[in-house]
Amino acid sequence: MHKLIPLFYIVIFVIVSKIALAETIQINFTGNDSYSIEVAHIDVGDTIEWYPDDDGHNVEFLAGPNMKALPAKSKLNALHSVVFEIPGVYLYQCTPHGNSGMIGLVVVGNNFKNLEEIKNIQLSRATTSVLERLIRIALSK
Ligand SMILES: [Cu+2]
Repeated sequence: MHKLIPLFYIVIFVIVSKIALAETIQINFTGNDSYSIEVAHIDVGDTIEWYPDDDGHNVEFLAGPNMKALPAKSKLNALHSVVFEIPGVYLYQCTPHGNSGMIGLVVVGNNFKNLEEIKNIQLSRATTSVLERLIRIALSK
């Protein structure tokens, strides 16, 4: 039995350090209808907080590895916070400005397993070209 005690402490240490290392990334709505960070690379368990520094924007997820785990679209001009627990690529837009290219990508755990699904989302022509640029940035990290 006592041989398991060091293992127990290692497991606790790993869990505690994972929680302690979880980061919060801040993204702002900007005056030129964009997000201050267009492509965010984060680890599993990290949080993103979107700050309403400019009026008239929100966060609405269009695709992700598990849409059921994602919140409904946020209210305009509201602080929005999401913890990302599932690895993969997430695409979100600003509801009023999505068609003019106000979108963002989040890559969790450097995992691109659902990238093809992201590429196949139907978007306006302008937004599709923004998405292609963001995917190039995401893959070039
Ligand atoms: Cu907007």
